[in-house]
Amino acid sequence: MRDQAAKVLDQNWTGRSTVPSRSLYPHQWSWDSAFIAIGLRHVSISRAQTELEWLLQAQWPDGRIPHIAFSPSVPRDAYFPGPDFWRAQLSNGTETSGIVQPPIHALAAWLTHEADPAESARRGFLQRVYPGLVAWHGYLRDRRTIGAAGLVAIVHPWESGMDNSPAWDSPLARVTPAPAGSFTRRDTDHAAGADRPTDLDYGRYVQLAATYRDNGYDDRETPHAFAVEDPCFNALLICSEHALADIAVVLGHDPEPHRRYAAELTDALVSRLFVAGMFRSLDLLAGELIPADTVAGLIPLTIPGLPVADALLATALGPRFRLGETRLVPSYDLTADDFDAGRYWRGPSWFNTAWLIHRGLVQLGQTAYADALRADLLTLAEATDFAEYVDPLTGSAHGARSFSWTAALALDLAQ
Ligand code: 9YW
Repeated sequence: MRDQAAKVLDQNWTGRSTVPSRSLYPHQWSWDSAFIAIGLRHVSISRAQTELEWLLQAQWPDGRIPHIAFSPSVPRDAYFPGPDFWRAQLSNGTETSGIVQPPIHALAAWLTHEADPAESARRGFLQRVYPGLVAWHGYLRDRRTIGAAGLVAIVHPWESGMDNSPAWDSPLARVTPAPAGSFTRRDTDHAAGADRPTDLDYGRYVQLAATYRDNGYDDRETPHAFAVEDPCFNALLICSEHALADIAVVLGHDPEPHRRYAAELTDALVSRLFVAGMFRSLDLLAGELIPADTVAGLIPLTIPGLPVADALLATALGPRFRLGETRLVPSYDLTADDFDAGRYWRGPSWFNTAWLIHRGLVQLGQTAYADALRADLLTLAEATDFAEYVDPLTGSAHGARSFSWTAALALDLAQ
């Protein structure tokens, strides 16, 4: 399995970074690259670190790391929305999207360093990436702290990394969709339509992105019609602030500001988003928690020292997610009427969320649950030819095959 996983990563390597999937996603995606680096560190530390540094060369002057860095060697219309839609070009010529994805990069940078600290130090990696990672979190803190309590907000469903999560249904319902004929989807060229978001939702995604673009991607100017505090996004920011503290120690900088920010965010996350044993998303425009239980609400299990970890684990083990009884961890509440075992983020299990929850279980000392989840992930990765996602009830493969983060995270857990 390790050889096969490494082969997938080789096939998807473009020389400086790794595409998530040759067929479906032919550019560099932000959080994909972080997960990919976590696996690549076992193949080649220099490749793992190059992956992250290549992403950082797509970083904007305001500190944001865009969710896609477009590859100039791919036809401009291979993916929609492509560079002609986003119209965002950096002074170094790189074309990017204008929205972001969950900030797991500092954690990934730290994990690549830990794989071989001497070699990483020889390469001067942490010195080079620390300022960019600090600027990235600075962008989120300064421009995306939209609500009152200090949590950061996403302004487009795609920023969650869980594009069509049922949690976005109610905030999205307020958005007028872009007219159907005004754009051409490309995602359904290579993937089963029944697995993908609906056309109506797609029109809303396009409209939100176009409004942001037409306001120069300025968070103060844009009348954001979607602003949500998401537990997964904030949990990964917290984990990454802890990682920045560790990096600061190695570099001889003061780790305290990072530890303080991580602690403040953790307090806010628990007091604001935690109800009845579960984290939910807060719709800032409606001023209310969104009553959909998704895997995003379990990701805070990865936060070191989370005060409500026991209650959250009980929810993961309960009827909504049945950890240990289903394959990996379903992306949506198994008991919900609209649970859909095949449609993207509305039910299927994903390897990256399982990896994050596995990490949390290990930190909590829940060895039996962690080992079972690890074994399931390794078995499924191999049996599905590294599928993008799987049916949580049967384990059958969906979406792309030879999917990079599936291969990378299997490789990581196979060590
Ligand atoms: C899309 C690349 C990306 C992931 C996201 C996932 C999907 C892109 O693929 O979004 O076209 O829908 O939802 O998390 O980064 O793998």
